[in-house]
Amino acid sequence: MTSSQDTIYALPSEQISDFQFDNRVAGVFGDMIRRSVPGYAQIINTLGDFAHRFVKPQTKVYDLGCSLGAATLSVRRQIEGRACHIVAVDNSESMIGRCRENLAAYVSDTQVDLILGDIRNIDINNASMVILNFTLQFLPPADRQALLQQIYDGLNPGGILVLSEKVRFEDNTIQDLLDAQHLDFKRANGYSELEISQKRSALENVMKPDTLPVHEARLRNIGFSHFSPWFQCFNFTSMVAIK
Ligand code: GEK
Repeated sequence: MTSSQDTIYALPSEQISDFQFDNRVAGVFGDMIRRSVPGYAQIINTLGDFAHRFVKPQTKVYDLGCSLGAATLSVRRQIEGRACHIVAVDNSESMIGRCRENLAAYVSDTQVDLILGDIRNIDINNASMVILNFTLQFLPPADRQALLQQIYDGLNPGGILVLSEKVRFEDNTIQDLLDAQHLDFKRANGYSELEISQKRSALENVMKPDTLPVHEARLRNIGFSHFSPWFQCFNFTSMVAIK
């Protein structure tokens, strides 16, 4: 997947508007997420490995907030010949358009239903795997429980939810430490102080991270039998929950 370099916040701007997954962001998204999210490539690869283990023949995989289709592509490579469907959903038209091109670039016998729509309105059924790879954090906090309940209800017994998120910490010392490490990661990937602070302002109203204990309690209350973070780098984590 090719992507232009992300320079969206490189120049000073008088007013920073709320972050949106518009055409400008979709055009540089591959570069943006690799340089901003520590462990992104490993998480994408591991989603494929989880799919290999968990996805049963003639079931469905849901990739909710699929962006350019990186998770769908990783999963699709691992489940060939199982007569499965992947349902990939995003509410950004620019993302879906580019995602369609990315998927078409590879031959596969697994059907992908690409849906332009809100993940809160998707019927989930016969699922052996559901992926929320850095998407739940963009839903209003009040809507998160209902979506996770829909996911639980639509998963088959033994099915897996992989939930990757930026998290925050109640302990201020840990919060400051891991946040500082993340900023260093972005600097090391070539983002300037201006880019970092302007992006931070743009995300302030749009992305509201939960703590790990909040994620765990919510998933257990819904009824997931097994839960664990399987990856963490600084304030980014990926969790598994099994029905
Ligand atoms: C990846 N999973 O590369 N309905 C549908 N889509 C939504 C909604 C919603 N309510 N809210 C946000 N999105 C991807 C990366 S990015 C993460 C996911 C990030 C979509 C939004 O349009 C965007 O494409 C995606 O969720 C979040 O593995 O930018 O940090």
